[in-house]
Amino acid sequence: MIIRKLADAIDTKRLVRSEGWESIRLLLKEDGMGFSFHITTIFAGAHLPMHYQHHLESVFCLSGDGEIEDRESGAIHPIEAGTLYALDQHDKHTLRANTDMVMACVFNPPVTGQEVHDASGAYPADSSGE
Ligand code: 9YT
Repeated sequence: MIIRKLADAIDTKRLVRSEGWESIRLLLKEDGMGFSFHITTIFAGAHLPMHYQHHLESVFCLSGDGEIEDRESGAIHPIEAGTLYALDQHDKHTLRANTDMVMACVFNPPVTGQEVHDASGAYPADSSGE
C-alpha cells in the first residue's frame, strides 16, 4: 500500500512547474500502478494548447473554472468544480483558466517524472521499454 500526502510532495521531484501550470505527481510510473495520478493547478489566465499523442488522460476539476476547446471540432465546453473530461481520442485541445483551476489528472501510460510539453503539446513516449 502506498500512502502519500500532497503537502509532503511539495519541494520534491514530484512537483513540476511549467508555464501556466504546476503539478504534483503523486503517483508515477515507478509506483507500479499502471497509471500516474497528478494534482495540477492551471493558473488563472493560462491558455494551454495540448495534444497528448502518447497518453490517454482523464481530468476532474476540483475547484476553479475555465473551458476546454476541442481543436478538431471547435467545440468549447465549460469546466467547473465537478466536471470531468477524458481525452480518449488523443484529442487536440486547449485549456483556458478563468480562475486558478485545481485538477486531479490520471495518465495512461503513467508519466515517469519530469515531463513537460514539447512544441506539439505532447509529453514524449516512454522509451524505456519497461
Ligand atoms: C489539466 C492538465 O492538462 N493536466 C496535465 C497534467 C499536468 N500538466 C502534469 O502533471 O503534467
